Amino acid sequence: MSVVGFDVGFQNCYIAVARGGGIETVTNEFTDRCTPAVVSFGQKNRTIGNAAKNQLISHAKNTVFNFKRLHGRSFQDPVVQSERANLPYDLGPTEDDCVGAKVLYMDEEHLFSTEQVTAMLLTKMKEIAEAHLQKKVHDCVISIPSFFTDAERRSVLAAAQIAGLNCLRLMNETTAVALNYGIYKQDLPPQEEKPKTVVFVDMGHSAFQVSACAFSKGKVKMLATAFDPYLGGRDFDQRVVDYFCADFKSRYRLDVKSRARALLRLRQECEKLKKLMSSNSTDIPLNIECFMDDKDVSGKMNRAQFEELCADLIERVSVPLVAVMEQALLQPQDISAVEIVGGATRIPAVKSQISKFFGKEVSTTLNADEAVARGCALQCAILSPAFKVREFSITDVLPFPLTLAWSTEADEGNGCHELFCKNHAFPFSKVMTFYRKNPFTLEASYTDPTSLPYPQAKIGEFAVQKVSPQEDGERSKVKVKVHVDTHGVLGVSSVTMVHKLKVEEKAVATEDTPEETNTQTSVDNPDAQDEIQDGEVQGWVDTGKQAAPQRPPVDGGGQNNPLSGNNNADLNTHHPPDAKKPKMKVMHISLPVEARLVQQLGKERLHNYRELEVKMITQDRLEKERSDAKNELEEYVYYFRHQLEGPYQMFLGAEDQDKFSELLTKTENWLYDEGDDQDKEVYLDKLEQIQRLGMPVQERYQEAEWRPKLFEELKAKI
Ligand code: ATP
Ligand code: K
Ligand code: MG
Repeated sequence: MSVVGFDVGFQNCYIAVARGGGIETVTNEFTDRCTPAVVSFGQKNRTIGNAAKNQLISHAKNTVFNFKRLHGRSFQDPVVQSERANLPYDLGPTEDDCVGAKVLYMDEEHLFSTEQVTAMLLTKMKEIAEAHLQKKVHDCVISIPSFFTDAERRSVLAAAQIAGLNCLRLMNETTAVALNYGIYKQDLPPQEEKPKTVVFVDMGHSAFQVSACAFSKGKVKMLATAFDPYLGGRDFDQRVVDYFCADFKSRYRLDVKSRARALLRLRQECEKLKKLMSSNSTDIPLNIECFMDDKDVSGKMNRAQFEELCADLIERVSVPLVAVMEQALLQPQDISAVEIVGGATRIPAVKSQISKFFGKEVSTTLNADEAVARGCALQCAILSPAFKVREFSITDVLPFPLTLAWSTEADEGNGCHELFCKNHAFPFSKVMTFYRKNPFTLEASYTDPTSLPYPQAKIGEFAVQKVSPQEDGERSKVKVKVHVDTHGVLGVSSVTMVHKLKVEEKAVATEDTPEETNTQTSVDNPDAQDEIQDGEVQGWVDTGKQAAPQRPPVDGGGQNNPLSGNNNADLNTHHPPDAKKPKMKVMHISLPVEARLVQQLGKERLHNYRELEVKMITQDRLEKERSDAKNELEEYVYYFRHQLEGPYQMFLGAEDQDKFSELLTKTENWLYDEGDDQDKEVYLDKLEQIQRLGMPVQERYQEAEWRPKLFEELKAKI
C-alpha cells in the first residue's frame, strides 16, 4: 500500500507521501521538491522533469510542456488552438479525436496523446516517490483544477491508468489545500456550533481558483467554488514579454516573435524578472547575450511599470472572489481567514487585491507550493485502509450544474431535469424513475454552456438496454441510479426494472419469507440518495411535469463504480412484504447500460497506451544502463591514466606499464570514435579488460599503503 499525493501543475509538480505518522514532501534526484511538467523526446530515450526543462530551448521542437489544459479536448477546440499558437512543438489530432503532441522520438515521428504525455510525467513522479519510499507505488490521489469538466477529469484518470497508477480520487486543488489546512487544526468549532469559514485562493501558472469552506471539528464542507481558468502567472509573463518585444523592436530592430527560440529565452528571462519584482520595487535589469543575430540585448523594468502593464489582470482577480462570496451567501466579515497558495499569489499586487477585497491581511499559513500535494497525500491516507488518520470528512462541490434529458415514448415531447445544481455536494447519487416499454437513452449535459470553460455542453449518453413491457403489456417501472463519483465524474451506477408478476398460490407457499431489501439499491450509502418517489415521478418523467421539490444535498458516500452498466441481467425475486396480496410477486431486474461519453478513450486504446508506456519505461531503463556503463568505462580510463602516471607507476614493470598504457589509449580513442554509441555489454567488456590489468596493480598499491600502517598499529599494541 502506498500513500502518495501528486500535484500535477501546469508548470510545477509536487509529490507528497505519508510515512511514519506524517506527511513528507518528496525531493527528486536533483534534491528538488519541484519537478517541472516537461517531457523531452530524444533519439534513444525520454527525459522527464528537471533534465527535460533544461532542453526546452536546445531541443525545442521535441520538448513538450504546457499540456495540462489539453486534457479531454479535441484538436479543433479553441483552447487547444490558442495554446498551439504559442508552442514551439506541434500538436495534432489523435485517431479518437483527442489532441496529441507531434514529436520525433527514437528517430520516428510520433503523436503522443495528452493522456500519454501526462502519463509520462506521472511515471516520473511515481519513480521519484518509489525511490523515496523504497517500495512500489500504486495507490495515489491526483490533483486537478476544480473547474475541470467531466471529459477533462476522465482524461486525467486515463493518464493515471496508463502510468500504472490506481487513482483513488481526483481531488480538486483547493479542496486538497483545505484538507491540508483543516486536519491539523485543533481549535475547530464543534459540529453543532457555527462553523469557521475560510477562503482558499490558488493562483498557479495557468489558472486562478477560489473556494469558500466551512470547517467544524472533524469535517470540511466546501461551500462554493469560483475560478478564472485563464488567469495565471503565465499571463503576467506574457505582458512582460510583449513589452520587451516592442522595446527590442524599436531599440534593436529585432522581430523576436518570428523566432521561436529567442521567444522562449525571452519568456524565461521575463519570468525571472517578474519573480524578482515581487521582492524588489526598484528597476530590475534584463540582459540576454547573443540573443538574436549575435546581438546582446538589455532592458529594465520596475514594479510600478509591471503593475501598469498588468492592471487589467489584477482587476480580474476580484471577479471570482465576488462570485464565490455570492454563491456561498457570505459577507467579507463572515470569513475568518483567507489562505493563499500557488506561485503567482506572490505577486504583491495580486496579494493586495485579495486582501483589499476581504478587508483583511491574507494568511500564508500553508506552504504555497506544496499544499496541494500534501492535501492529496492526506486524502490518500484517509482512503487507505493501511493508514490510521484522524477522522475527517470532506464534502466537495460541483463546479457546474448538470442536466439529464430524455425523449418520451408516446410522442409527448422531451423531458429534462437539472439533476445537480451548481455547488451541489459530491460524491452523490440520485435515483430517477421512468415508465417504459422499450429501451431508452438519457443524455447528460452541463446546464449552462455559457458558464463552461469547455466548448461542448454535452457530457454523454447512457443507453438503457433490454427494457421490456410487463406481463400485462403495461409500462415497466425503471429506476436509474445516476451518480457523480468521488472524482467528480458523472455516471449511471445501476438500472433496475421492476416487473410485477401474478403467481400461483402454490409457488408462494413454498417461499414465504418476506424480503425487504433489494440488492440493487442497497449497495450505496442510503444517505447519499435523493430518491424521487414513484408516483411523483411518473407524471414528471413522461409528461414533462416538474418533479416534487428535492431534499437538500446531504453528505455523500460515493461508490467508485465503473461507468458502464452491469451486463449480466440477473433476476432477483422479491416478495411484497404485504401478506394480504400474496398473488403478486415483484421482480427486480438489473439492466445493462451503455455509456457513450464525450472524448472518452476506448478500453482497447487505453490498453495499447499502457503497453507502449511500459515499453518506453523499459527503453529508458536500458538506455540509462547503457549510458551508465559508458560513463563508468570513461571514468576508469581517466582514473587509471592518472594513477599510472603517479602513484601506481612503481607497482608495474616497464613492459606491463607500456601494455596498460597502450590499452588505455586504445580504449580512449575507441570511445571517441565507434565506441561513442555501443550496447551496454560492449562497454562492460572493455571495462573488464581494463580491470584485468588494473586490479592487480591496485591491490599491490593498497597493500603497500596498508602494510606500514598495520606495522605501526601492531608496534603500538606490543
Ligand atoms: P497551475 O496551478 O495553473 O496548474 P502550477 O501549479 O504549476 O500551475 P505554481 O507552481 O503554483 O503553478 O505557480 C507557478 C507560477 O507562479 C509561475 O507563473 C511563476 O512564475 C509564479 N511565481 C513563482 N514565484 C513567484 C514570485 N516570487 N513572484 C511572482 N510570481 C511567482
Ligand atoms: K504546483
Ligand atoms: Mg497549481
